[in-house]
Amino acid sequence: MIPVEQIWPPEFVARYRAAGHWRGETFGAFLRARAEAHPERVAVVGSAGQRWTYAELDRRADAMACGLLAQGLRPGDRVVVQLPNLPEFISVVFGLFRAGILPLYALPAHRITEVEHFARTGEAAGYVIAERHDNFDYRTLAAELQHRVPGVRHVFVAGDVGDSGFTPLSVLESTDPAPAADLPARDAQSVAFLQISGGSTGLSKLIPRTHDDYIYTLRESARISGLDAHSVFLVALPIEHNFPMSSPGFLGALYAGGTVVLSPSPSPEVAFPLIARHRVQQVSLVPPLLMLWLQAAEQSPHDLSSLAVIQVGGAKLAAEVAKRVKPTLGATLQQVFGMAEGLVNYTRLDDDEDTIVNTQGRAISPDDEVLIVDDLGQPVPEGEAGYLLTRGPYTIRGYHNNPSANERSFTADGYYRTGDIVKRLPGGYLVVQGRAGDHINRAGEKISAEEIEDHLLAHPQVFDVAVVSVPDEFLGERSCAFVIPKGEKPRGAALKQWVRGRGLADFKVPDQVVFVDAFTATAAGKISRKELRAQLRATLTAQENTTP
Ligand code: AMP
Ligand code: DBH
Repeated sequence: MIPVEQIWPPEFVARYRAAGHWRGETFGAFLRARAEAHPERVAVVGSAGQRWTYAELDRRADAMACGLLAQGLRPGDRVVVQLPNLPEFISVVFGLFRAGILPLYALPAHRITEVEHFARTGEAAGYVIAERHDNFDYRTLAAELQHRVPGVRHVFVAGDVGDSGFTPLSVLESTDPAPAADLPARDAQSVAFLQISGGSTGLSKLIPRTHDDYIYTLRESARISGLDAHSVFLVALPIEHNFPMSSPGFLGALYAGGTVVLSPSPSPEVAFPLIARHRVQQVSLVPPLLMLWLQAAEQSPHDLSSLAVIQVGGAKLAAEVAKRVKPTLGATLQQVFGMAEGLVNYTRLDDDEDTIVNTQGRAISPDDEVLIVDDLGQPVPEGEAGYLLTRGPYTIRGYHNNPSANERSFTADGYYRTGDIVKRLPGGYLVVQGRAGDHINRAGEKISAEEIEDHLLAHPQVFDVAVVSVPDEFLGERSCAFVIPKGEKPRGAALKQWVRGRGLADFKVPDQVVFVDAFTATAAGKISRKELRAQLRATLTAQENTTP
C-alpha cells in the first residue's frame, strides 16, 4: 500500500502531528475505546428492529475481522463494499478496518460497469453485497463481476445467499473472535479505505484516506456539529456517500459515542416515523431531499420536534429554501460544502442567520489552506470569484494508482484543484458560484459528461453527442444529451435504455435527449467540448425560458 510519505511530504506530516491533528488513533481503536467506556449504550439501530450496543458492535467487528482473515483475505487487500443502509455495513467496515483490509465503497445504485471499474482499479479481492435492495438482485451482479474480474475471489452476502455459493456475512459474524492481540496492529498513518470521486472527467477515481486524516475530520466535525454521547444521528442518504459517512455523518456520531439510526430510504414516509420513534436529532440531506422534507413536514402526523440540526450539502442550496428550515422543521440548518477528496466547510451552529442562509460555511481546520485563483493561477482579490485550490491535514495529495489524473488534479506544490468556483467572504466563509468542470451535479450525485458521451457514442445510430447539465428546479441540475443521429433517427427512450443496458447506475441515464442536425455550422471541429457544451446549455435554457 502507498506509504503516507507519498501522500503528504514529511514536513507536513510533522506539522499535522505537532498540531495535534493526527494523533495516531485508528478506527479499530476508537471503537474499542467507546465500547470500553460505555458498553451498554446503543450504537446502531436498524430499521428491522436491530439495536446493537457499543459492546455488541465491538464484538461483531472483531468477529468480522477474524472471519475475513479466516476466509483467506490478507491485510492490505481491498474489498468492494456495496450495501444499503444496514447495520451490517457498520460491522463489516469496522471488521475490515481491524483486519487491515481496505473497504472500497460503491453506491447501491452502481451496476456492473462501475463495480467492475472499482474492482479493477482497486485490485479488489472481495465484494460485499446485500441479497437484494430496491428490487435488484446483487447476487447476479456479483456472479458477473467474478466472471469479469476473477481476482475477486470472495463474495459475502447480507441476507440469503440462495444457490449462489457465496458466503453469508452471518458466517463471518459468528466467527469466534480471537483475542484482540491476534489481530494485526494497524498504523494510523496507513490508508484505511478507498472512497470514490464523483468522476468529473471520465470514470470515478479512487481516493485513499488514512486513519489519522479521516479521524481528524470526524473529531472536528462532531465538535462543530455539536454531537455528543447523547446524540441520535439518522443516516438517510446512501451510507457509502462521504457526506453522511463523515460530515459529521455516522462515523462522527460514533466517534462522539452517540447512536446511529439507519433509514433504508431517504423519503419522508420512511424517515419521519424513524425520527419520531428514536427521537433523532441530526440528519444530513441533499437540497432536493430537503425540499421534499419541508413539503412533507407541513402535514406530517409524525413528531419531528427532536430534530435539532440538519446538515445540507452535496450541491448548492438556494437561499429561499435555506430560510424555511428553521420555521418549518424547527431545526438549525448547517450548510456543508465538502468533497470526498478532503476539504469540508461548515456553517457554525451559532453563526448569524445571514451566514447560515447565504454561505456554504468555512473550513474545518486552521491548517486548511484555501487558495482562490484566476485562469492563470494567480490569487484573485478578496471577495472575487475564482477557482478553489486546497491542501491540508485531511485533503489527499493524489488519487490511488492514477498518474494522469494526478497530473491534472494537483498542482506541483500539492494543492487539489477542486474544480469549484467560489468566492471568499470575511472570516473565511465560502460561497459556491459554480464550477469549472463539465460534470453534472444531479441532486448531489456527480455525473461525468464525458463518461456518458462515451457510452452514447457506442450506439450505432449516434453520430456525435454532447451531454450537458441543465438547471432544474427540483434536481438542481439534470442531464441532457444532445445527439446528432447517424442514419435512421433513434428514439430518445431507446437511447436512455441503451445507457441503462450498458450496466450503469440509473442516475446516469440522461434525463432528456434532444436531437440536432449539427452542433455548430461554422466552427465545426474547431470548438472545444467545453465551449460546445456551454453553447448547447445556453440555447436550451433560453428556449425553456421563453416557452411559457
Ligand atoms: P466529490 O468530489 O464527488 O466528493 O463531490 C464534491 C463536490 O460536490 C464539490 O467539489 C462541489 O462541486 C459539490 N458540493 C458539495 N457540497 C456542496 C455545497 N454545499 N454547495 C455546492 N456544491 C457542493
Ligand atoms: O458532495 C460531497 O461529496 C460532499 C458534500 C458534503 C462531501 O464529500 C462531504 C460533505 O464530506
